[in-house]
Amino acid sequence: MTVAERRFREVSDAASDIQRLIGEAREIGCLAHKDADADSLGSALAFAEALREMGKSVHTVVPRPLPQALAYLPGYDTIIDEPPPLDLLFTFDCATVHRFGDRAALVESVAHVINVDHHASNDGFGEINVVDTAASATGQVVYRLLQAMGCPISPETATNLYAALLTDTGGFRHENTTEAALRLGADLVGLGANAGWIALKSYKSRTVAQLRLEGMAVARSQTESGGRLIWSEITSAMLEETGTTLQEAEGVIDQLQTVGPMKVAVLFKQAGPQLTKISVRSRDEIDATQVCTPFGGGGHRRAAGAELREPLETARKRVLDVARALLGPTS
Ligand SMILES: [Mn+2]
Repeated sequence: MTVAERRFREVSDAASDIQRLIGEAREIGCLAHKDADADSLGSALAFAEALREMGKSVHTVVPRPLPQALAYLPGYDTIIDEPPPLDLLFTFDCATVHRFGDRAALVESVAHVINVDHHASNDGFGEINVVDTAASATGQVVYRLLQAMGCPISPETATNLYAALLTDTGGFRHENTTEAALRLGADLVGLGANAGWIALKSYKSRTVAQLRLEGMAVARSQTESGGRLIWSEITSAMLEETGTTLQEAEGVIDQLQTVGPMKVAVLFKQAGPQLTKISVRSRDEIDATQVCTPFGGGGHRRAAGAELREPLETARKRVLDVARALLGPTS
């Protein structure tokens, strides 16, 4: 058991302390992580709505830029840029303070921070850390927390939590698609989440420009060791040619990992002349976080990421060397 895990608390154990802090708080914030995905933002919006139902003044905040692709999530229009001074803040799906992006100062200004997450790499930065590393999504932890607090789940909250669960399990296809995840999916549909509509919004609502960008990235993919290592890149030139932003490149990495022999897939994203973001996926014995932690990144065993303050070419060489070392010699 790591130091961080000892600091993690069960939902059932932490719920009453959390309820006490909520009761004492005047202004409460719900924060998603930077480059927010549906798990982080859906969890934040779901919890914020439940707190509002309790009569609390709640503010949902997201590091800039806003994830436009998630505008379908109920409550997205309640996200605000400048919250009033907060006395209690909940963070969702954030493993470390590095995930707060341009909201780091906001987090530091709040007296009580409650860290709700499911990353094994969570460093326990909160006053209370409700981190369940066995949960398939942070949304699953939020659901249990709302239940423990006796909060009713509205169709809107169910929709946010279903979107969190659906996308963090890769549409119920990743290895974290547990019995509990599938049962929760059914429960949320029972509470009013529309599974087909959320799948449509999550996986079938891209622009043609995004499809073309993905095609370009797939076309320039390269493999090594018989496809065990596959990588590609999104350059500024590709974004310009297709008229897309880096935000819209989400999903490209998931195409790379559809190759049969793949053990490690890496997507390099040119975020600036001196800034390269990487997304990593893995299979079998390979741990994706091991590709990212040497560069200050992290995530899950099967999906991780990092940001390197280096040009694309330099980042590519360094990251691929780490990936090759993990794969070992080709047998
Ligand atoms: Mn998550």
